[in-house]
Amino acid sequence: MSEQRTFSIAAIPADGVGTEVVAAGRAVLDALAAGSGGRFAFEWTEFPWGCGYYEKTGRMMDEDGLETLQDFDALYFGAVGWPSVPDHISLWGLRLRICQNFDQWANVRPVHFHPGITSPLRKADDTPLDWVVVRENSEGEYAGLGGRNLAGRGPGNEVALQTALFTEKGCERIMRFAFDLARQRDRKKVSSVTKSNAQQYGMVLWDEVFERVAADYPDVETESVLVDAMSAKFVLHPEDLSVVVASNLNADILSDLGSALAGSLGLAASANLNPDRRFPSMFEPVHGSAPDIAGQGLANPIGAIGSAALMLEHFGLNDEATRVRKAIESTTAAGLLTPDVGGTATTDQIVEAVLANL
Ligand code: GGG
Repeated sequence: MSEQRTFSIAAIPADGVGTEVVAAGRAVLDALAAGSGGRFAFEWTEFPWGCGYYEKTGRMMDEDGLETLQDFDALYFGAVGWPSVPDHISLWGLRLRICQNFDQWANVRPVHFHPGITSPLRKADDTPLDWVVVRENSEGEYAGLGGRNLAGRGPGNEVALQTALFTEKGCERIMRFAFDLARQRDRKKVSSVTKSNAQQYGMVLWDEVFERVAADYPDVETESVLVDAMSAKFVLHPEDLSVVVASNLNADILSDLGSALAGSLGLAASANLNPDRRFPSMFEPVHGSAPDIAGQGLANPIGAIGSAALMLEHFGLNDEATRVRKAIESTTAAGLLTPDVGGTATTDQIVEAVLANL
């Protein structure tokens, strides 16, 4: 990259530990920019949206918030959720509102095992493990279709419908994304997660599209695995995984399992991508707002810093992304760990170490 570039980033720390980990990631990105000899810079605008904002205004974000965000180069998000606001209000009012309206249809969630962090899997001691969960991020079980009715019939009579939506286009684009990603990896394999034995409409369509797309990638190994069997496989045969493509809900659950197997949810990075680049993409740690440790300086910033590395890659700054990942590895390998992974280090101490290792 020869020309100078200033990336405009909207920071949305939102709730709980989101504030601490977004500050951590910003410090790393700013340090890289400061050392880039003017090649690139980040121009930050921070938004106060989240549950605190909801308590004051009745809204999780400004009414015209999407219009405000759409011209940024990227969004850097913390975590959403706080006990004072129902979870479905906070999630739909902010994170899902952004993901769905900006058509961030690919949610990339690497499951990465770090040196110096003990995995609950004994196999991780002597087997290289590294896979990516590709989450369909725009439809499936999160389509937001359904409703509640019949409460007027009196107590105990209300009904609710929550409808999953599977479109051929939605399935195809996420599967092609997964296959293209697999082609860039050492192990060229895509595992499709299904539940077509029980869900005979949406998931059967999912399977059919997977077979059709797979035919265009004869160089990529494939398998189709029921979600229950896949959860067992994550624990028993994770060495057999490379790219795992799954529907919105299945991938959400499996990626949390993956990060727990790597040692902690605090380690997991993610990118909500609009691969067509019609809208800004959003980078955020997989973890939530962790009210139990919020404000104590104990949050693990590695998921957020890893998400910053994914943002750098999105901007084509691949060497810088690699530097960030290596700095994280040197930090964990030296035994500097937050309490969620068995250490006593604070968020700030991890950030200082990552900066020193850059
Ligand atoms: N940083 C991710 C985050 O805030 N997650 C909150 C949450 O509850 N997410 C559920 C989901 O997106 O499925």
